Amino acid sequence: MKKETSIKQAYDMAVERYAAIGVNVKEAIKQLQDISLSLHCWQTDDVTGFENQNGSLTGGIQVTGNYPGRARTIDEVRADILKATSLIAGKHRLSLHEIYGDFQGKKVDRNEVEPVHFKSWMEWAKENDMKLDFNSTSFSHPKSGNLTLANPDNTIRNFWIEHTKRCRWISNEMGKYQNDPCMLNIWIHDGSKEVPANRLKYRQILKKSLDEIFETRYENMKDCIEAKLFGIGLESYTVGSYDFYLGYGAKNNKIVTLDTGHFHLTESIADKVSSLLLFTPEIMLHVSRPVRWDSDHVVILNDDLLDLAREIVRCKAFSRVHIGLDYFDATINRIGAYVIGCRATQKAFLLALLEPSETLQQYEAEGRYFERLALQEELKSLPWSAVWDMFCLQNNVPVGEDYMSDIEKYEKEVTCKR
Ligand code: RNT
Ligand code: ZN
Repeated sequence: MKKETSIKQAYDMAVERYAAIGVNVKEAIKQLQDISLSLHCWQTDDVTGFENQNGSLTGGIQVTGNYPGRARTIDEVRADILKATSLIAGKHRLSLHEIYGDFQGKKVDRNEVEPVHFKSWMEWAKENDMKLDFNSTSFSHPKSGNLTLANPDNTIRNFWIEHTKRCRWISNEMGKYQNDPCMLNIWIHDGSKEVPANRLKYRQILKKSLDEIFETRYENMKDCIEAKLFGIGLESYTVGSYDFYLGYGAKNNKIVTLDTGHFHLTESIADKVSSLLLFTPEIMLHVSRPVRWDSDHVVILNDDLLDLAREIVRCKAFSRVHIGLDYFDATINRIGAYVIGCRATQKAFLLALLEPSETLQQYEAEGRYFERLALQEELKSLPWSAVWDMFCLQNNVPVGEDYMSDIEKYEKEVTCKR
């Protein structure tokens, strides 16, 4: 039997099976089609960027591995992203860090960066029907140290304030150009290896810096603030902790970024969604995979991701949740890493969309807890993969494991020659 025919047959049977529990598969596919992920450009080149190709990655984050084929230039980054998106169904966004500016070989310090350095990115994105998101970059710089926006030394603090203000400006220009708000994520690593004698002091400084940064109102960008638990070499104290940013976000109407690697391992990130939706305007996600710590492993379809997707679907919160990815793996083919993570994220949302949530909620309202548990359990073995295959087929991207050979071919023909 032709592969296409068997995919269609399996799909038809799945449609019927899901209909029996009141799930409209076509509707689920339609909704999945509309979900845009925001791909993190930094998986292409191990968070190097174009400011300093030989500099080391600082800020308490680390990429392990030296798999051949890292993108070294703006053209290589772009080519790799297009290769990855050609293997992922749907329309997606691209999240850039400030260090990925098109600096044309000139030294542009972080406090000098301007929208013009992202003009070619904006044009490229438009040509490729992609929207951009943006990130300020406060790591991997001589003025980074352990404190940036929370630094008591005003020369350093003001340098980073200027950088972040400029990033908001760039972000706003991107949003204007693409006629769709650009999400600006602010993550700083500020913290210390040992317990500080004064925790409050640095948080007060960070609060003051953020107040100053956010003074200008923009129409075409949205501010997101990303919390963290700890970093490498910054194990005992993080100025921008979750409590700090949750408080700041709730009070100042800012979006809190939930990086799924930035919490204690037994903490449920899914459980945070409904609370944030009540007290902050929207949610930005950095979908990642911690293994023992914030290790930024390639995202896979695991229970944590499924819980998160289900929670977003149950809250009907697609219009308020932005799904960015954030991981960096240099031990395997980097484009392959992208594709695995993006497809896993889409699978999680598909599974969530195939849930008969109204029935489950009805059972709950009626106190029928056996039925609620039984149905949730049965859902695990329903033929969702037939729906996934159909989704890929309809989108003209490889079905199942077929994308592996595409990645291998690109490796042989392109990345291996770098
Ligand atoms: C670090 C944060 C942050 C970075 C990127 C590169 O722990 O998750 O989002 O990964 O900005
Ligand atoms: Zn992150």
